[in-house]
This record gives sequence, C-alpha cells and structure tokens, in this order.
Amino acid sequence: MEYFSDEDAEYFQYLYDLQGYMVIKDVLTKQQVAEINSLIDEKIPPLPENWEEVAAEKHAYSIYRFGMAGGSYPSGPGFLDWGQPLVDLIDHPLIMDIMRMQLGDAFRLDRIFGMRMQKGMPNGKLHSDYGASEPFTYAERGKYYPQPGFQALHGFGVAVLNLTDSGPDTGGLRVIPGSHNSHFRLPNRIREETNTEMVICPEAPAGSMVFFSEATTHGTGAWTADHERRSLLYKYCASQLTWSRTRVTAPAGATLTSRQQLLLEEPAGAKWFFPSVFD
Ligand SMILES: O=C(O)CCC(=O)C(=O)O
Repeated sequence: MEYFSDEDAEYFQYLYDLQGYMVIKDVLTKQQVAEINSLIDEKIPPLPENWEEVAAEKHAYSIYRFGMAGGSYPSGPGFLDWGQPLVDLIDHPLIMDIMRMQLGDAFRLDRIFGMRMQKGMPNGKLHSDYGASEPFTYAERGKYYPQPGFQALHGFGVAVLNLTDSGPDTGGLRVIPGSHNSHFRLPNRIREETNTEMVICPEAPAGSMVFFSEATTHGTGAWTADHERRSLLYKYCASQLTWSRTRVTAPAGATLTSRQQLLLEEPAGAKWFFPSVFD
C-alpha cells in the first residue's frame, strides 16, 4: 500500500467492500485545493445564462460537467490539459491504494470530467452502471437476479476529488450504501424519488476524496448551497474492460511518469498484455 498502513488498509478495504462507497477526508491540503481551483477558474466555460431552461429540457448533467474526456465524450486530455497538478492526481497514492483494492493490480483511467453546480440546480437520476440495475439490464422487477458470468460487475471505480464542501446540507454526489451487492433491480419508486430514505449525500469537505463503485446506485443531489459545487471525477477500470472507443490522452507538453503513461494506455488483458501498475 502507498497511502495506507496495512492496518488501515484492512479496515478501509472492509468498509469499501461493505458500503460500495467511502469518504476519506483531508487528502488534499488547503493550498492544493486552492491551486487546483484557480487552475479551473481560468478554464471553466461560463454557464449558459439560461441554464435553468437547459437543465429542464436536457439531461441536467449537460450543464454540470466540464473538462470531459473518454467515455461518452471525445478523446483528449480534458481537464488534464489545465495544469500539471491535475495530471499528477491520476496516480495519487490514495487513489492507487483504493483502485488496487477494487480493480486488482492492472487498471487504467477510462474517463474524466468535472462537476460544478450552482444553487438551484436539480437532481440527476439515480443509476448504477453494473449489476441488476444497469441501463441494459435483463433483470426483471422484483425477481432475484443472478449476475450472468459474461457481464462485468465490480470492474469500474470512481475517485471524486472535492474542491468545495458538499454533504447532506448542500447536495452533490448521492449513493445508496451497499447497493453494489443488490440482486434486485432498483424499484421505480426509488428511481422516481418517491421513497429516498436509503439515499445519502455523504459529508465530503473540500480536500476529501469520495470513492464509489459504478455498481453502487448513485446520482447527483440538487445543489442548495450558496457556494459552487466543484468536484473532479477520475474513473478507473480493470485494464481489460472498455466501453467507448474514446480515451483520455496525455496533454501535449505534460511530463508523465511511466506509471501515469501506463494509466492512459489502451485496454488490454491484466498481467498478460497490461502490466501491473505497481511494478
Ligand atoms: O458526482 C455526482 O454528482 C454523480 C456523478 C454521476 O452520476 C456519475 O458519475 O455517473
């Protein structure tokens, strides 16, 4: 382990496996947070003046996100292009420890984006990308769903770096703890927000990192605070997994360590074609 002692690692591994998400506070110093925020301030595009109409018409995430690359967005460096501190976070020792717990020794950075929210921005839909509730699920409502062996389940994990405070009093990332292990499809009354007692918005002050498995049901909670929400999402997967044909690429002129380069490599089978990130 690079960040945790062995004893801490045992504890946090248990917690992450149990809950499907976890918050680690005080990871970035106030200076780091201020430096990254000022790099973002210089680059972040202004919100459209009519963002309320845009949010009502389209998926709200179209106004929340910035600096996207990979996944549903084009190949490119995304926000990594905005400064070396953002590049250096891709292999932050804490992220490496937690992704190793979830993904094994060979994994890669599949996609990135930032989230910013202003007071009054609405909820995003609760969803999970794997398991009984994934978008193309074969799971029948109310029936136990044994995960077919050909589907991925826990191979996709997210590190959310909080650059402003978020939590139950502000909104921001929401999760259903333990839902990554559910064998039942998300009931409509939760998806449609009629019953949400089991949905939490974890307390995550600026400088903390929140980790979650994409199998955990998650979403965005409406923003109610006067300050802006700012989070950076770095999304990692087991090296052999892939979805879209787009990638996160190294910014021109950036200095990358060999491990950072490896994290941006094309998908390939763990250990056979894609070496351990820890060698
Ligand atoms: O951080 C958030 O608000 C949630 C992001 C999200 O929904 C996702 O990563 O799919």
